[in-house]
Amino acid sequence: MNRILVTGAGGQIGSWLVPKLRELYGESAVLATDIRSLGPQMTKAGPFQVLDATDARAVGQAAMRHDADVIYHLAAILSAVGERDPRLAWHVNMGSLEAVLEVAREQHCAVFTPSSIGVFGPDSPKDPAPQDTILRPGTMYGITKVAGELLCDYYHRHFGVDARGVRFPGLISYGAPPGGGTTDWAVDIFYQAVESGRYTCFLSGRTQLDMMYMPDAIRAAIGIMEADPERLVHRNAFNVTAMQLTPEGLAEEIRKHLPAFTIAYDIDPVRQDIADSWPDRIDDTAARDEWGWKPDFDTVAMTTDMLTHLKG
Ligand code: NAD
Ligand code: AKB
Repeated sequence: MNRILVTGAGGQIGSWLVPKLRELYGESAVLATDIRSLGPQMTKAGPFQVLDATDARAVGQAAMRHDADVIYHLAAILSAVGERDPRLAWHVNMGSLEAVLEVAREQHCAVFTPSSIGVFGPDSPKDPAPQDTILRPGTMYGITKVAGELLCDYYHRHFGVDARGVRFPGLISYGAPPGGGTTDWAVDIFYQAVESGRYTCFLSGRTQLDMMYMPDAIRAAIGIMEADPERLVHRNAFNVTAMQLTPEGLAEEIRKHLPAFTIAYDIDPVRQDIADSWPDRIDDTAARDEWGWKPDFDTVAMTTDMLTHLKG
């Protein structure tokens, strides 16, 4: 049975994941929820409910009414917004995860929770950052992601909750805009390239970070939930990646399609500090070995597809 509840469904990932889940499991099987009301694409194509994911009672009632057996928990505050309001990041990221895990324990649901390359910090090896390594992030976002991975492991070990997750890199997509992260530049650059032919980047040109195109991220989220549990060692913390990008390098790739495109730099010290504390490249061998992870899109294919969709 796949009766699915999605929290934070209106965000960058949810706006892609919910339609895919509805396609796979049936429209009425996927209850989309978010703290804010959403447009008809989300609310007319299947069940939708306004839901604060930090409210454990409300999450429990929604899961019960929907008869959910899987929760994709996407509600969160991302890295840059989290540095502006660290208490909000702690409240939303930890409060909602604890609520969802408790509901999963009581109602026997499986849980997908995305972690992030934000778990790594200045002490982690940079190239590559291994699967198992020192995790002492400097951001509140990273702190909640490390604590979240551990909490999911705890609920699995002590209460048998089938909790799983991946450490997503920066995600690139069209449609819903990114929600206030450090990797947002890799989405903004495409919109600006098409709209105005130039982009001013808030990170320096040579800052390298892991990235992934959204169709691959959706395959990763569903893939880990459908993986054989017997094979999973790193249940809640799989490094996954698809490409490594710098603003300079991506601008060059975009120029192959839009030769007049220019990039300039106006560095935001807060986001630059965060990016500098994250790895240049992560090692996703464990995900490849334990559940067959493999991305479809590299930089060339992703850039072509993004521009094709944005140019209409
Ligand atoms: P997003 O910011 O685009 O969307 C988050 C959604 O959560 C929004 O629609 C927001 O309205 C909702 N929300 C906020 N507070 C809520 C609450 N209390 N209750 C219910 N809903 C609430 O985020 P996203 O990019 O879709 O990310 C989803 C998850 O994936 C997060 O855990 C994030 O840390 C993780 N992740 C994202 C990326 C990325 O590049 N997008 C990378 C790594 C990890
Ligand atoms: C962010 O930049 O905060 C996210 C992430 C990599 O977790 N995109």
